[in-house]
Amino acid sequence: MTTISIVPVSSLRSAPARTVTPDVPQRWPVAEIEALYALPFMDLLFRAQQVHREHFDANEVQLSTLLSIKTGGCSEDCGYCPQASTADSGIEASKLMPLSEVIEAAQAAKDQGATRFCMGAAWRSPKERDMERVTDMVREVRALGLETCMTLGMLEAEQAQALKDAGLDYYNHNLDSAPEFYESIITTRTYQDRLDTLTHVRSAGINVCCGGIVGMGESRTERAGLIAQLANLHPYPESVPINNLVAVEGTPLANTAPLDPFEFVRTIAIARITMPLTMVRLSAGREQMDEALQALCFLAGANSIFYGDKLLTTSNPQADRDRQLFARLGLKAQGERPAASTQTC
Ligand code: SAM
Ligand code: DTB
Ligand code: SF4
Repeated sequence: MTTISIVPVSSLRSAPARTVTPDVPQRWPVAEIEALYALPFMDLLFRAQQVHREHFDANEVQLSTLLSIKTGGCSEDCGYCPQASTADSGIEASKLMPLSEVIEAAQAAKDQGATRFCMGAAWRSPKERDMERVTDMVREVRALGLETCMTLGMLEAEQAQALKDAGLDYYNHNLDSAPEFYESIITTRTYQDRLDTLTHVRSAGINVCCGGIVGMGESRTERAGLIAQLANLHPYPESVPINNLVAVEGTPLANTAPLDPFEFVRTIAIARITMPLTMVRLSAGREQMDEALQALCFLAGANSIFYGDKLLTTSNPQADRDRQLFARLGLKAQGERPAASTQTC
């Protein structure tokens, strides 16, 4: 089986990103990504649009709906997460949702126009007794004609294979930040643990959905370090969610100063440039953004959003508001006919 290992920042110019592919040259040294961050904003966005238009319809955005199938009470200590049992966020732990409720939510998401359905569980990793239930969810949601994604924590090789056999299209497991910053945010699992799960997902033949969070107090070099880790995976992930920290009361990161919004847009643009074929997902934090900022994110190459009024536990823009935004921008949802722009002057 292939394995992936962490690439120290200092060795990015000379060492391969992964131990399995020593013959694959490093695509993106951190210094080159930092150079992208340092570009004038307009030049960076122009480059990102050029790359985006080479591979995608720049007026099309995929709608993905999230469902928390098991909420709260998580044994991990991720500093950003309201679902960690160490957080004092007031979120009550729930049991795994019954299949019928998952199907109902997926059907409702489809009726609202979503083409992708992502199911998330607040677990360190799924227990053996959960596997039959989550694989049933994959089968049933897929049978509705939706693209499926799950995020259940760390996976063993056999668990990844079981999800693949059930028809899972994508598995989401984020690297979250650069290795050197990661350790100040999470102590209960290592960066290498995360890479090992990605290896199992990749080896099972499931598309990899892997991204991170910005705005946690990391430096620009550390943001560049996260993008380098992602872009130097071989192959790079098919899907890259970029989350802007939602600073939730009761979590250790509750009082983190917000990131400069343009820095967030830059991060989207750089994800697009360094991973031209990936779905770049404008993920958590959209509720806190105004429409103009979201439009800049689409211009920078984001081509997927979470759609529906809730992410896992925090709020997301109302579907109606998103429909209005798409109409104002002349954006079409993937799988729908183009919407005419409502701009009149
Ligand atoms: N428990 C599983 C795990 O951690 O792999 C799956 C669910 S977890 C909530 C999925 C991702 O959501 C995390 O890796 C993190 O990137 C993102 N996330 C969680 N809380 C967030 C927050 N407050 N702001 C932004 N992103 C967040
Ligand atoms: C990802 O990177 N972002 C989504 C999805 N993968 C599962 C989750 C965002 C969660 C935001 C905090 C919450 O709502 O609990
Ligand atoms: Fe648990 Fe996932 Fe939240 Fe970490 S991010 S505390 S693993 S639910």
